[in-house]
Amino acid sequence: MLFGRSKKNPIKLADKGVVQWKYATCGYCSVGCSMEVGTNSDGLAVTTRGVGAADVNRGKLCIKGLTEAEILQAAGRGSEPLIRDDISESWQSTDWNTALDKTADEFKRIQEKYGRDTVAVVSTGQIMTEEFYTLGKLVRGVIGTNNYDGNTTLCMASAVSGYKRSFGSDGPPGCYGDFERTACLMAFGSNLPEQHPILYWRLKEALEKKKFPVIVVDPRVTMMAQMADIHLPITPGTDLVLLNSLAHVIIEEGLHDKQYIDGQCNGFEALSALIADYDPVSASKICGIDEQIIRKVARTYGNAGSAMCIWTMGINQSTHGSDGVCAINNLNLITGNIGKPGGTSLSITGQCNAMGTREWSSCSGLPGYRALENAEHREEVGKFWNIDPAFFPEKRGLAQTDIFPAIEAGKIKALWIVATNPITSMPDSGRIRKNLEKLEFCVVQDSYVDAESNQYANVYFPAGVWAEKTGCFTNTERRVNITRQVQKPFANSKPDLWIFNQLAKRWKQSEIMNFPARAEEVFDEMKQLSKGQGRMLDISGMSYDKIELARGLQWPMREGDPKGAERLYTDGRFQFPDGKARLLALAYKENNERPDNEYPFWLNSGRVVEHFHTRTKTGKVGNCNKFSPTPYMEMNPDAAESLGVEHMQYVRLVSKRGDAVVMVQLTQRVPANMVFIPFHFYNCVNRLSLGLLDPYSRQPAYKQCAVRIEYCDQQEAANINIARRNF
Ligand SMILES: Nc1nc2c(c(=O)[nH]1)N[C@H]1C(S)=C(S)[C@@H](COP(=O)(O)OP(=O)(O)OC[C@H]3O[C@@H](n4cnc5c(=O)[nH]c(N)nc54)[C@H](O)[C@@H]3O)O[C@H]1N2
Ligand SMILES: Nc1nc2c(c(=O)[nH]1)N[C@H]1C(S)=C(S)[C@@H](COP(=O)(O)OP(=O)(O)OC[C@H]3O[C@@H](n4cnc5c(=O)[nH]c(N)nc54)[C@H](O)[C@@H]3O)O[C@H]1N2
Ligand code: SF4
Ligand SMILES: [Mo]
Repeated sequence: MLFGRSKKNPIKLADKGVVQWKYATCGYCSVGCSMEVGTNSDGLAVTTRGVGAADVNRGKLCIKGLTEAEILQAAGRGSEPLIRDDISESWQSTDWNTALDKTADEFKRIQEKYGRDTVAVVSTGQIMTEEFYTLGKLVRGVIGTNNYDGNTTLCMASAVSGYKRSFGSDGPPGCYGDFERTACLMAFGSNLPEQHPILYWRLKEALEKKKFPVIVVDPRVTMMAQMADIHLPITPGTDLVLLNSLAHVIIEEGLHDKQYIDGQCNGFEALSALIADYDPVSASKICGIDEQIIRKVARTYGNAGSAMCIWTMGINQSTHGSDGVCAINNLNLITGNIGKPGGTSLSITGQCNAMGTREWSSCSGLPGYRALENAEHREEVGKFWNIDPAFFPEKRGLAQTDIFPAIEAGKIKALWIVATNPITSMPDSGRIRKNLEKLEFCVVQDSYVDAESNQYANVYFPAGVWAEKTGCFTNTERRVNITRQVQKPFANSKPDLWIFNQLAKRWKQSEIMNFPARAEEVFDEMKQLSKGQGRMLDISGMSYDKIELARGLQWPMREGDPKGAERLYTDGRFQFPDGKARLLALAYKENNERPDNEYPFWLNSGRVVEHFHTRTKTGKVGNCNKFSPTPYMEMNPDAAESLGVEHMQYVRLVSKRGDAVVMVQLTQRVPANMVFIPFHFYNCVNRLSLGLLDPYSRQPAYKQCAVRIEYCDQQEAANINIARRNF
């Protein structure tokens, strides 16, 4: 008799007819997995596989990486440039010259009529670094508008701002290898198993080699929380209070590293004075974590020897996002846990090239972590690009979240949207729609013509995507990795680099500048600009071939260095003029919208493993989409029972901004006073969200607002859903 597996048919992998494998880096999340893309005899990408020798993923890929070849030929790709005078009209296909001329003419007309800064540019974390650098050169050096930012303001701005305030510079100081060296890991609002699956696997592997405590701070019982030794289900938006209290206990009990504080930090007295108010009893009343647990966690962290924090959107997307990051840095500075193996403040980044845009796009400054506010930097870059440094503004313009209200106020008349989909991803989308309707001219540059923001465009540029182009992404641990062009861009779409270069040609100014056509030439230019005494962001020791051979190289890697640096600040010198880090005294202010009688539930939002952002890609990949094709919300069964709501029923959620229809999924993952909605769906959670802004980073507090739940007609709800899918 046959038992178990032997009775089943063996798993057969379909032969996809691969004739060649080419090297690439995954284009979804910031883990930065190395992969190979297989092409068939027609030269089309048909499959992907992980690269065994790559340190990041060691042969593994998650569901998104494994199915990534399908996004290239997916439905909804843009095949031709499109044009229309008014957004009420239907699209006309056009050729590239007409679309580019129209865009340049409109930008020039609007700038002449209303002023240089009335044209705004909003970009992304998903194009290649060479493309970012070129876009920056075009916007800062040629078009000359200061209202230029990216979707990283929705994502990483608080981490950037916090790193700058604590250490004097952006740049995550740690690396994935720290998982194997740490003696305690604390994760804030970061759900690795779903959002960074291969990094989660690295963590699990490290835990198998050497057990260490894992502490997870998240109001939901996420998959990450389920594997933790201690889960702290924090009251939304109060991480700063918990962090101040942890520092309170550590100092009170003498667990801090006095020598490190004396030698490497400023501000200890002010910090000590402030956190005196954050004893665990007082703190527990605000953050909802029991006094004894706060003490236990503080002792575990303080006694670990080497301990590390990771965090993602649970911290960054808050009205205290930047302060929360600084408080994490405080904790690690007072325990001497920066720049040493297993001791770090590691912001887990989001998009595949969220780091590349921070480093090279000139969004909030000038390339290579240079600042517009610094006259020397303006001089240096002006000379390098062959433009008058006086052409640069002397301080940064509006952040993405301020650009949209500025349209409403009439200060911005034209918008260029590059690889981001604000109508679905920005908070309070009803308001965003009104903003976009006020534009005189809008151009959308996206690989998918069905990206919803295209509804508001007068010109559409169809762009190549991921492995249709060559270039680099930088991952969470500062590792620069390369994607080689695997196949030609879809139909008549063009690489973003080509589009930027062609547009640049429409301004006379570009004639005396250099806009190289090949990505590798652009990379060489960036290398030149990265060189310099004491520059942290130095990539001059890298080349495309070296990057591919090493399966990614970390910066800083100076000319002549055999490899990149695993960690920053190993010598205890920070990027402030006196070389010391800053301990910051950060008082908590309660300033969020909170549940009340009329809107009794916290609305939390985030992600699921099978979808990426606004689903322009994963929504079309069968193996991703089938897991959650319908907008849904997690709701606690006790809360549902008291309202008479059932599993799989549709309900209408209402906030002070708007309403949204979703299907109910009953789960103990959320507490009784909270609902959670994955933000991937069009016309859904961001119709409700408020998105108050962090004062330093201008990042929206997507994860905290209040809603109520109403009954809705089930048939009507089903129809809304169908309409949503057929957009
Ligand atoms: N599958 C998949 N992976 C992705 C992405 C994707 O769309 N899909 N996107 C990528 C991008 S751009 C990003 S930025 C990352 C995001 O990665 P994560 O930040 O890990 O993902 P989120 O689900 O947005 O939020 C994480 C958690 O924050 C918690 N949270 C909410 N409020 C608070 C709070 O006040 N305090 C704390 N401590 N936690 C809170 C939520 O409950 C949620 O579980 O994922 C990246 N990876
Ligand atoms: N409620 C709520 N809202 C959120 C969040 C949340 O947690 N909750 N998270 C926020 C965060 S962290 C982020 S990062 C944002 C993401 O928000 P968005 O940036 O708006 O989301 P995407 O769907 O990734 O949009 C990227 C667009 O670029 C296109 N694209 C992809 N690759 C290329 C390319 O190579 N070239 C060109 N030209 N186009 C390309 C895609 O088709 C897509 O339309 O959402 C934010 N919104
Ligand atoms: S973990 Fe991130 S980088 Fe790795 S395969 Fe999955 S989506 Fe791609
Ligand atoms: Mo993000």
